[in-house]
Amino acid sequence: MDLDKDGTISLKDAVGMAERSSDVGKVDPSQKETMKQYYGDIFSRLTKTTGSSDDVLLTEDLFLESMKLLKDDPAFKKAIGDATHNFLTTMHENQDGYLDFAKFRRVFESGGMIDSDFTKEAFNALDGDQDGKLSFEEFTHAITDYVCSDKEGTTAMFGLLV
Ligand SMILES: [Ca+2]
Ligand SMILES: [Ca+2]
Repeated sequence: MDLDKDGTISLKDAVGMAERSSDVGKVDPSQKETMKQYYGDIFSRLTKTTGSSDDVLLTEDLFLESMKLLKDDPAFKKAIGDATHNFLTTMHENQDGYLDFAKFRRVFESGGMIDSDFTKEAFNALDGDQDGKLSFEEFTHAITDYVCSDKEGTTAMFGLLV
């Protein structure tokens, strides 16, 4: 998530993630603004949880701590779910209701992830019924589960989103 690699996660990083996702999906400007709002909203929920303001810088530790504090918060889960849904919508050029591996990989590659074994593993992990397609529901549920769980690797999965 630390887009500018300065060691902290700022609102700028969060909004930058939204912009990058939007650019990959070639969405129109209004959708892009919506994405930025979603990501900004999630970010401020995280910072508020640790008692800080919107323009504070989150370290990775603080980020993790916030995630854990918020994992049972229905509003936070909804915010993640909404953002995920919006993110997926931008990726569905054909509006065909699912994400296949080719599209999935393109999203990752655009984020600089070119390790195809890892990408395939992540895809299989998300593909609950193993039919080779990620539905909205599978993706959203998987992401919400990962983000809101205490399991090791939680942030790794969250990082896959960007
Ligand atoms: Ca940063
Ligand atoms: Ca599936």
